[in-house]
Amino acid sequence: MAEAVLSLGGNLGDPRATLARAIDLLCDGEAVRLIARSSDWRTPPWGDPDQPAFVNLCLIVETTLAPRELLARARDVETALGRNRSAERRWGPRTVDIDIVTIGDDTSGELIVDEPGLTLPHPRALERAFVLAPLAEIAPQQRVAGMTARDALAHLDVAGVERLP
Ligand code: A4P
Ligand code: MG
Repeated sequence: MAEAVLSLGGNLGDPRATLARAIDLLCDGEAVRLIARSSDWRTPPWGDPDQPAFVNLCLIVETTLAPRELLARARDVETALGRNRSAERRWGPRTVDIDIVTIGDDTSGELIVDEPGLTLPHPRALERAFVLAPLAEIAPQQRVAGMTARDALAHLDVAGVERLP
């Protein structure tokens, strides 16, 4: 059994409703069990400023799936919710994006993966307040690439990053 940190975000349609649906589809209570869910956060667009604000959240899940199976399941959920990758630009608008931030277990710590199509921990997580603010809300001591979420967030610009009621 491994514990995974997932980052979800979207900025097209009704992102809060889409993200809630994504959590339901992802976490079946068996292969993927929800341990913690952050609030929804409103975040300024990162990487490509020419688009609407995002809604982001983080999940901690317990899973029996291998990392690639978890990624495939995340891709299936994105597709089920209408994401069409071929119509997108990098870092541009999307209905829902699900990234695996890190996977770990008690004995061996964070899993390191560097393969085509899967890098863990997520290589850009430490640059992204939209990942770390929701994560620090639910698990400030959670390690991502060796840093705690709280410490990593302290290095970032959090202007405009707001927890939604
Ligand atoms: N991939 C490799 N490692 C991973 C991983 N750990 N988790 C591969 C998820 N996917 C991983 O994914 C493209 C491919 O990355 C996947 O098929 C998978 O095989 P992607 O999500 O389309 O893009 P990306 O290359 O993962 O890019 P990146 O840097 O994650 O950026 P995104 O996800 O495209 O960024 N601003 C705010 N405020 N909030 C956001 O949520 N999102 C984006 C989209 C841009 N700006 C944003 C936000
Ligand atoms: Mg991504």
